[in-house]
Amino acid sequence: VDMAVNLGGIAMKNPINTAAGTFGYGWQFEGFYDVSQLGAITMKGVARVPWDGNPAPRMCELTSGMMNSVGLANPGIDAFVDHVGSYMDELENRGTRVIMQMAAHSVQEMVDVVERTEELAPHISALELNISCPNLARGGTPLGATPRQAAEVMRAVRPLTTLPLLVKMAPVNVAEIGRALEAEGANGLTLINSLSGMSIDVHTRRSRLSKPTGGMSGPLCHNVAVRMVWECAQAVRIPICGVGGVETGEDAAEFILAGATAVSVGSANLYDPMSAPRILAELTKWAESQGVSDIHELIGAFEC
Ligand code: RRO
Repeated sequence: VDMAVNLGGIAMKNPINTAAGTFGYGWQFEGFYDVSQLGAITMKGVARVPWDGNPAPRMCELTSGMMNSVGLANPGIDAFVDHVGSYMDELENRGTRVIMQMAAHSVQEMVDVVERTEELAPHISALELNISCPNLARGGTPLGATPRQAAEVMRAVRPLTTLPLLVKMAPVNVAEIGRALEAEGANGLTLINSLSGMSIDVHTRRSRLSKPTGGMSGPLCHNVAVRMVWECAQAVRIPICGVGGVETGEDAAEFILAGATAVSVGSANLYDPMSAPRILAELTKWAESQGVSDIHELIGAFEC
């Protein structure tokens, strides 16, 4: 089966990507397996300036998943360029596409960080704008919480780069927000970000995280994510990367049948660092079992 796909201008040798924030900057996984097996990697989000993130504890386990309030700890884009630039080149040369996630509290911060990617552009394949972090929310709403806000971010950033722009979306109003982003020139959509939740230790009466709320991920959000991808895929023509609780090749296959062109492995990277290549092998086996010669025959091919 020909597994190659094109995610909005990102030519991937197979549909498997990694979700930002769960895969470091990629090189951390090279000790476990050859990362160039994967179609793409999405690096942990970077902002214009370094952030420490939230105090510990900022991750905890839940039934069927986990919760984080990392608060986008990151070294800032200047340090990032110095330290990760050569690995990006190396991975691109090995045929794996490098997607860099950009994070910000405001439209202006997003503009500032994307402007700094000009010198990185030859070394990477795309940018992913994170407008959906549940933990960076000011006043409780992420940067791209409404179609109008999402469009505003895309309108400001689109003229700044010729790289393909993906947008990481929250599991809210995905049809309308997806259409707004497409209209402003987004090349692809990544969904979903984590689900905002909270968890209280009733014995100590304390939040399990240093913040009252966090983003829930892992198997508990898989079927929400599949449904959101399906809904969004009906509404837009640009390709979608499905993310949410993928632990097996069959979980990835569900996203493809619901209309995703690519699939990211997220929390599973934290449970077992070998997850992504195993999921790729299982997905390939499933595609072979379907009697098709090209994975495109399976994208959106579910029936009611
Ligand atoms: O760093 C985080 O707290 C974080 C981010 Br930016 C995000 O987009 N999603 C998430 O679950 N955590």
